[in-house]
This record gives sequence, C-alpha cells and structure tokens, in this order.
Amino acid sequence: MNIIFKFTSSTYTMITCYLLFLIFSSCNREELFVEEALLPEEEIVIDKKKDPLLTNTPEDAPEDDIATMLKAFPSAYGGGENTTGGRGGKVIHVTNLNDSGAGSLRAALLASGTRTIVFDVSGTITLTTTIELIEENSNFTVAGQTAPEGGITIAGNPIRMGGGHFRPSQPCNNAIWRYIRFRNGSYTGEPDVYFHNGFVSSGTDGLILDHCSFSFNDNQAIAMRASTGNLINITIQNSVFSENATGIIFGIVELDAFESGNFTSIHNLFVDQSHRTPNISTTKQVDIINNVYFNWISRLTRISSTHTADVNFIGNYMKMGKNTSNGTTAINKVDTSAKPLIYSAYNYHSNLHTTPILNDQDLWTNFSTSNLISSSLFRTIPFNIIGENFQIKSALQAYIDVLADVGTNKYLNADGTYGTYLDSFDTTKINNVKNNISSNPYNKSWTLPILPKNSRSGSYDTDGDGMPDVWERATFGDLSRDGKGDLDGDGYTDLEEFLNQVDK
Ligand SMILES: [Ca+2]
Ligand SMILES: [Ca+2]
Ligand SMILES: [Ca+2]
Repeated sequence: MNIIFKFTSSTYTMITCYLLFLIFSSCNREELFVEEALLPEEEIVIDKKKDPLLTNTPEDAPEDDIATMLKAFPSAYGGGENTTGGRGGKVIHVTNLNDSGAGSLRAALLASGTRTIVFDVSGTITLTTTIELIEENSNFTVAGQTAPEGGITIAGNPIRMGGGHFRPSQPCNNAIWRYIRFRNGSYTGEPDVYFHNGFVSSGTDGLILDHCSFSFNDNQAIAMRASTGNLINITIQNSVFSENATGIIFGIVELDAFESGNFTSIHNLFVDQSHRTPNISTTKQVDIINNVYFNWISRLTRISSTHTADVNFIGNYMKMGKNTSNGTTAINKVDTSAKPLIYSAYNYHSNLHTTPILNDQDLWTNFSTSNLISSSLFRTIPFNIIGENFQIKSALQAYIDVLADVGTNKYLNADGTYGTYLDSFDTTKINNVKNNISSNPYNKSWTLPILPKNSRSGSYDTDGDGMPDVWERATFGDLSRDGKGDLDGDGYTDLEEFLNQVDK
C-alpha cells in the first residue's frame, strides 16, 4: 500500500470512463465481483493496470497533500496513522498475567510518562475492574506483538481511555494498541451494560487499534464518545469483531462540546454480530473502506446525528448470512435528523450489488422508515481520504486480503522474525466466513479459547530495553543501545524497528 493514490477530478473522469467500459464491455471483469466461493481460486486475478481502484496515479497527488509526518508504524493508515504513542519513552515489561500489582498490565497502563508496554508472558489477563486512564496516563504503546506465542487476551472488564467513571473527567490521548484481544465475557444477563464493553473512550485525540480481536463484549465491542475531550484522529484497522452484541459506537451526542471524527475504519472483519459497524455521530469526516461483513442482523453502518458528517464508504464487502434479517432493509441507515454527505461506491453486497458500482445509494435507507434517503445526501466524487493517500482495493480484493490477515495473529521472535498464532475462536470465525457458516450473533455462551502460557527466558532481554538480546546484537553488534535512539535516522527509534518487524 505504498502507492500514492488521490481522487481528483481527473481521477474521477478516469474512473467513470472505466466504469462504463466495465459495465458494457467486460464479462470477465464482472466475474471478479461474483461471490468468491463460486470461483475457482485461479480465476481470481485482478488486473492492476485496468482496475480503477487499483491504478497508480501519482501524478494526481498534489505534493502538499502527501503526508510528511511519520506514521505510528509503517502499515498504519487513516485518522490515527500519525499517533506517536510511546515513541522515544521508557519501556515497561508486563511480567505476569495478574490483575494488578508489580509487573501487571494494569500497573503499566496506570503509569505516567511516554512509554512502550511489552509483554514477557502470553495468556489471559482477567480484570476485576475497569482500567480507567486519564490525561496523566497518555502517550503509550501497547505492543501485544511482543508477547510470546499465544499473545494477550484481556477479559473480565473493559479498558477505558478517558476518565469520568471512577476517575476525573479528563481525556486520555495518543495511544497505539497492537495485537491485543479484548474478550470481556463478563455478561451473564445483568442489566448493567457499561462493564460488558470491550474498549471504551470518553475522549481521545490520537489512537490506533491494529490487529486486535474483539469478541464476547456485550452491548458494544468499542464504545467511544467525546464527553471528556475531543474524539479525533482515530483508526481501527485489521481487526476482527465477532459475537459482540454490537460493534462500534463512535462519536458525540448533541450536548457534547467537543469535536469528533477524522475516524477511519479499514480492513476489519465483522462476523456474527448484529449491527453498529460502526454507528457514527461526528462533526468531522469518517472513512469506512475495505471492510468485510458477514452474517450481521439488522443493519450495518448507521449515521445518527444532526451534525454534518462527510463519509466515504468504499470497497466494502457485505455477505449476508443465515441471521441477516433482510437484504434490502438490513443495510446502512441514516437517521431522519442526520444530514451527512456520503460518497458510497464500489461496494459488494451479496443481494444488492454482486457487481459493485459507483454511487450505490440503495445501500442506505432511512433508519425509521427504511425508505431510500434523499439523493441530495450523496455525492459522486469521493472526499479526500483521511491521512496519507493509500491504495483502495476492490471489494473482492479486500475480502481476500482481510480474511488472510486480520485479528491478533502475529508474535515476535527473539531474532526479529515473527510467528503466526491465531486463537481457536478467530480461526473458526474466519473459516466460517469463507465457508458461509453462520452462527447466532447474540450467542452468549462464550468460552474463552485456552491460550498457551509462555514466558520469555531470563536471557531474552537482559538489559530490559524491550529489544531482545539476539536481535539487538545482530542489528547493532552489542547491547549498548537503549532503544530510544534512531541509528538509521528514519524516524523510528531502534525499539520501534524491532516492534515494526511484524510489518515486514
Ligand atoms: Ca535488550
Ligand atoms: Ca540495549
Ligand atoms: Ca530508525
């Protein structure tokens, strides 16, 4: 995804021309958007020279639009791509799976100062109470990929960025979360829903959640609202949402005094989950691009605010399942009071659009009446993508790529190579999407997958800087570097060079 791609009028003209070419002259191209299961693998070939969504058009990208800020990590995209997290700060090792105390995740998160949290253990951390973070806890990276094989699951209670529940009403800002599972699982029928969410924010500026897995969270997997501060510059990417009652609520309510938006949802998988993929209520733009949805129930994205939100909804793949209530009504919704501007194009829907088209307005209906919404709420030219331009994929290519790399699926070895480990639940869900096997999104009989409990040996990182000795010696010759410097001068610290090996 290193190709600069920019929607401009010339690009639009090109896309339109090519679309006409697509519709009228190419049966082979139409095959690309037919249900994947019907096609032999070898026929899924995308001609990057011809596909308008895959064409490299660097000449269309004005230089001043090319982001110059360093990304959170090389594969970061969208609203949260420039989050700095723990860059250049101290390193805190999580050395046990305890709920609290020395060496626990809670202690590391409740610390202050710029910091990167690394894991010397794998397994499930069961929280007896929410970990609620406020301003003093800002500026951190949770590097789940550093845990040994098995990775880290957080269960029992949510993580909350931003105070207002147990702690002062302050935002918590600037955080990178990678390769962590949020599987609360504490819901047993009680009416209290807050503590059954997976990840909560009451105000965050700068956040990226990458390769995370969200399951067994009742009400929402992620609930974010701008009640203690702005909720802006946020990306959720490469993550799995399955068997949460609902997915993501993102935004503000009318009385909130803060901004909300610059939010990107890209390359995520939503499977066996009712709705909210996401619900948005924002003052700033939202990009929903190249996500995959299977076996939802009542609806997908909902825009529910009188605020004006600009929305790109592009190249998403929606495959109905056994529990999907009705293919013509259970799609995206816009509240009567909402006045968004939507660019909706090139989305695959297994009932409505097996051949994706520009301007697929029929994917959106009124929340209350299920009637089509006014065409005045749509535009046929995309909004500039939030963040650095990236190559938008066709819906079919997104389906293939998302299923191949999503959720908490990698861990780093001492030599900087990475291994793959997907827990049994995510493995089943991804296979079920491929094989069209639906299961009840409202299932509450949850059993946490058993994870291998591994620990790093005492010789793994003897100087405690987060860089394992084997990799540190191989890369720098000895152990003298502390991880905070940037030997090759590319902006990423030496520690980040190690963490970013998962992007190779
Ligand atoms: Ca070291
Ligand atoms: Ca060192
Ligand atoms: Ca560097």
